[in-house]
Amino acid sequence: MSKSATTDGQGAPQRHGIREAKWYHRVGAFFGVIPNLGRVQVFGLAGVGKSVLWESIQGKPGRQEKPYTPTQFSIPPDGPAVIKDARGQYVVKPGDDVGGSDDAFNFWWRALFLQADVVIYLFDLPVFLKKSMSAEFSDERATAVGDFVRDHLVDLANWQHDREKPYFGKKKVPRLVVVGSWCDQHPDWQRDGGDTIRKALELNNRFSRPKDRLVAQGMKVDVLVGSLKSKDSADKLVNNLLDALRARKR
Ligand SMILES: Nc1nc2c(ncn2[C@@H]2O[C@H](COP(=O)(O)OP(=O)(O)OP(=O)(O)O)[C@@H](O)[C@H]2O)c(=O)[nH]1
Ligand SMILES: [Mg+2]
Repeated sequence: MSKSATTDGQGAPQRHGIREAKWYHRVGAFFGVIPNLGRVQVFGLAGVGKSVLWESIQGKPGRQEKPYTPTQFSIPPDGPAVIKDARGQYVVKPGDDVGGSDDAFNFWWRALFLQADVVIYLFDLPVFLKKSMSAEFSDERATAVGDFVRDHLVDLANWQHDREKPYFGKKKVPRLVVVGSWCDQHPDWQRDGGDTIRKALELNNRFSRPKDRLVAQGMKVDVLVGSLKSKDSADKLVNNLLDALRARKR
């Protein structure tokens, strides 16, 4: 297999194509002919990569090469995307692309949470683990980011818990997927493409003090690790996300 057919030269081969949904995909999803993975909402601190992840989910090429432009408030998405792979095609409906803030959760995020089927929380994993090679990395920044991330996850878990109550007779609880991104800034990423980082995260969750853990006990979340630095690594991360979303459908 040529290198271009793989993800970032170290991951599984790319298995799907993503494109914007045409009218017949929407009709197919409406009548249940095409499986609908639901509305996906992404949250995270400012500059963590929410907009880049959106564009990757919608199959748009290489925004990561453009300079960082903060998202103001909330941008409705262009429309659903269709993801096609060996197992068939699926419709994914992106939620709003929200701007992050460097403090508490934005007040309107809860409203978007309530409309979502899947909620992705994105965070800078090397900074969280205090092992980042980024120029902006400092111990104080890492401590602040760690506190924000844990607080946000507790908020999300509480909102998820609230939603467990029946909603117009229907129980609709969004699935929570936590994505530790920016792994390209971790010194071990090139070596094994995430295995060491995944283990470090597992150790954090098992052995650090409860208040320092990423995922508090009893929280129902999937945790993925990856990088959005290149189109290839972003495609790989979207692939892993889809596997997690498909698992929800089963
Ligand atoms: N090295 C590296 N850069 C990344 C990664 N993810 C995002 N970036 C860069 O980080 C910058 C911010 O990305 P955005 O997607 O605009 O961040 P955002 O979360 O939408 O930011 P706000 O809209 O301000 O909340 C961009 O320049 C991206 O190229 C990553 O995994 N690794
Ligand atoms: Mg943005």
